[in-house]
Amino acid sequence: MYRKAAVTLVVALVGMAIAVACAPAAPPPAPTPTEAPMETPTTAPTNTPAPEATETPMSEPTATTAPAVPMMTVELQLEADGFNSPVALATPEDGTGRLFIVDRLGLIHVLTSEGTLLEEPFLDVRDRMVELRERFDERGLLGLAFHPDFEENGRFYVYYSAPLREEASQSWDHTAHISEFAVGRDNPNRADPNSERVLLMVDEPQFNHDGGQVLFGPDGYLYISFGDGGGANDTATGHGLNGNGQDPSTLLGSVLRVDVDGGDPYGIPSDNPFVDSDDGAGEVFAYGLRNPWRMSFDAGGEQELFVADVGQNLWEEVNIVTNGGNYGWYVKEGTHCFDHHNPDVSPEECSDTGLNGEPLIGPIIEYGHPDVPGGIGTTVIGGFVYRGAALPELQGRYVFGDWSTNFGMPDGTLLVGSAPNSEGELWSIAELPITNTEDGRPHLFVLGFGQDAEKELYVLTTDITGPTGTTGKVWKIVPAM
Ligand SMILES: [Ca+2]
Repeated sequence: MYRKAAVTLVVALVGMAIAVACAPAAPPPAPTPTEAPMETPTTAPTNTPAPEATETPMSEPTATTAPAVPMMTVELQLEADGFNSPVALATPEDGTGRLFIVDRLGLIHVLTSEGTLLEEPFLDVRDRMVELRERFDERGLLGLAFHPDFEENGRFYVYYSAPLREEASQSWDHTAHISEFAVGRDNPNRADPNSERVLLMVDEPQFNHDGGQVLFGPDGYLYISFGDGGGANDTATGHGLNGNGQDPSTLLGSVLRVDVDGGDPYGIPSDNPFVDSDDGAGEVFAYGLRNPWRMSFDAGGEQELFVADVGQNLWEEVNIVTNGGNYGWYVKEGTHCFDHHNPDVSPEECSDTGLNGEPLIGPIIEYGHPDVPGGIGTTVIGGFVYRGAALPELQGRYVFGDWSTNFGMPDGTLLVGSAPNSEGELWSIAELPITNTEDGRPHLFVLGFGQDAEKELYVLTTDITGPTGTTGKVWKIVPAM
C-alpha cells in the first residue's frame, strides 16, 4: 500500500525537491556551532512517507530536462554510532564483509559482517597527526583504500594531516601524508602500527581544502585527491600567481594517480598526462579542482571517476574526471565564471581554456548555495553511483549529498543525480527523502558516503560542526518499510 502511494507521489516528490531547492535562503553561517541537533532521527520509520508532498503543480523546471527521478523514499538504518567524525567507509575485497570506518580523529574502526563494532581500533594514527580544531576542521585522517590484492598482501593506504615538516615553508599549516600500512600478522582486525611507509608528503599552506580521498581505480593505480591548499578563492600564501587549481605543476588542486606496486616509493603510470612534460607534475592525473573532498569510481557502467568538488561562495559541482582534464577552478565555479577578487558575483565572461590552451571541462552536476535562487546547500559531499540490489529505483543513479545548508546547524541533504537523455546537458538532481523524519530530511551534517561489497550504500553523519563529541553515525540506505 505504501509503495503504491509512493508511486503516485512521484510527481509530488519532484515538486518537493524543487520546493526545497526554492526554500528561503538559510541564515548565514553562524559563528558558533551548536551542540544540539535540531532533531535526532530514529531508526524507526514514521507512518507518513512524505508529508511535504502535495498536489501542488511543479514550479519552474531546472535547467535540464529532467528524466525520471527515483520513485521512492528510503530509510536510514543505523549501523554503528559513537564516532567523532566518520568521513569515509571502505571495505576490502577479501570476502569478510567487514566495513572499515575512518574517523577524522585518527582512528579506523572495524564493523564486522555480523554488525559488531570491534572495541579495539584497526589503526590509530592520532599521535602522528596535527591537533584538530574543535570548532571546525578539515584536516585529520581523511581516507582509506585497500590494495586490490589486500587479501594476499595485507596492504592499505591512508591520507592523514601530519604536523608541518621541517623542509616546508614555516608559514604554512601542515603536511599531508599518504602512507602505506600492513595488517598485523596475528590479528586481521589490527594493523601493524610499525609498518608505516610514507609514500608522499604534500605541504599545505592553510588548514582547509585538503581533499583527502584515496582509492584504487579499475586500472589498479592509487588515486589521491588534493584541494587547492585552502584559505579562500585560491589566493594568498602558497597559492601562486594563477592559483593552484590551474597550475598542474603543483600537486594541490588535483587528482593524483600513482603506481604503488612499481617504483620506490611509487611509480608514475606511463600514461599520466605530464609523465614526459615540463608543464605539470608526473603524479597529476587531472586538475582545476578546489576541494575534491570525496570521489568514487562507478562500480558498473563505464567505471567512471566521479569527483565532487566543493565550491566557493555560490556553486557546488560534481565532475566525471578523465586523464589530463582541467576542471576549471579558479577560472570557473561550476558552470559559472569566477572572479577571485569578487567571489560573490559570477562574471559574465571568462576564459574557456587553461594556461596551456587546454579546454576547461564543465561539471555534470551543479547546484547553488542557499542564497542562490533554487540553491540546495553549502558543501557537496561526493557519493556513489548505485550498483546494489536493494534499491532498484536508484540503479545507475549517483547518490550523493550536501553537508549542510548552514555552518552551525545540522541540515544536510541527500541527493540523487540522474544522467541526462542527451549528451552535453547537466544531470538532473532531486532530493532523496527519508522516512526517519517527518519532513524527509536528515537534520544531520553529511560527511561522506560508503559502499559495501554488495554495493549497497551508507551515509556518514554527525550532529555537530566540529570534530568533537561522539555524535558520529554510520547509516545504511535501505528500502523504506
Ligand atoms: Ca570545476
